[in-house]
Amino acid sequence: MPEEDLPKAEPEAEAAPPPAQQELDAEVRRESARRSRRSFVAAGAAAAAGYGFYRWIGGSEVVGRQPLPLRKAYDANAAISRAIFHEGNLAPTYSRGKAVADLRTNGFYGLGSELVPESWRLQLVGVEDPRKHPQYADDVTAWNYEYSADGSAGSERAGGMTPQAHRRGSGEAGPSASALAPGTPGLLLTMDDLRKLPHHDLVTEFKCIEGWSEIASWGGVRLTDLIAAYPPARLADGGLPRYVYMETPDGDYYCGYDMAAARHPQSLLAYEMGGKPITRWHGAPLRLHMPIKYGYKQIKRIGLIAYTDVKPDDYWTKLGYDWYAGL
Ligand SMILES: Nc1nc2c(c(=O)[nH]1)N[C@H]1C(S)=C(S)[C@@H](COP(=O)(O)O)O[C@H]1N2
Ligand SMILES: [Mo]
Repeated sequence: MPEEDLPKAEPEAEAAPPPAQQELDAEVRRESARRSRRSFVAAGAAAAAGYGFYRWIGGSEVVGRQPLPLRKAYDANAAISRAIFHEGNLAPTYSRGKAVADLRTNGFYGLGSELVPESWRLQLVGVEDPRKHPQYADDVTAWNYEYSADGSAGSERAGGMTPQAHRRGSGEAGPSASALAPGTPGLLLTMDDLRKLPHHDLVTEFKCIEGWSEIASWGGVRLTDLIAAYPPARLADGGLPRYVYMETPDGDYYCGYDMAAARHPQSLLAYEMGGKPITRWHGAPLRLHMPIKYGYKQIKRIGLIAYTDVKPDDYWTKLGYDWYAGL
């Protein structure tokens, strides 16, 4: 599908989604309204805390003429409003000719050993009524990803360790607190399953927080279409889980997202770059491209996608970076 097929204005301008999808959309809107009401209540409570609150600020360390607690609240509020503003909007798109031939590569956690392509599966967890799908497995964590002996150029930049010597979560941030417990049921999807979803092309600017950005051309399926095809299980109160969590097969890199960001129409599970299959260092066979956020949220070589109502662990958030990573 040409990039023109992706909505350019309002996501609502799309052809009417199927009823199940409409219901999901309405649910997401209700949930976000509920949450903004909740943040008003929180702001009111903070204002009402009054004297004690100001004394606490007065007695604290000063950062750039702003007391530290104020500065932190300011940063957090700015990040949240940026995220909410941009998540309702679309990132600019470009013509194919504007894209670089090959995007820079950066960040190699979780890509340390060469993955045998045929051994790749997408573990999908938190799905409603998983047993009705032919891809059901009663323990997705038992899936065996195979790695080949790695003599490839550049493998040392990812640690170059042998799969045998590998411990899950061996990156700087350590193991994920959201890793699945053994015995977790779910689905094991193949690339063919993913290719059955509608294909989209997207030419957008990729921004790394380290200070570089390049226009790249991506092809793949929208995360929102995957979520619609394999909808999340309802919570006890009938609502939908608020988050999506993703991990590399070896558990070394992991990211968490709000459901609204995951369902943004430009959040793409990419298997192509520049019209060709995505390469190892860009995250073969499947990586996330999310142009409303910085590169560190765009996880390469996805092994697991889980719907969850518990705020997921996130590699760079753990190391002090912003959860929203909004632009
Ligand atoms: N698995 C994995 N995904 C990752 C990273 C990583 O270290 N490991 N780094 C992130 C960061 S910080 C950036 S900027 C982008 C870079 O993507 P690229 O190499 O395709 O340009 O990947 C993101 N996804
Ligand atoms: Mo980055």
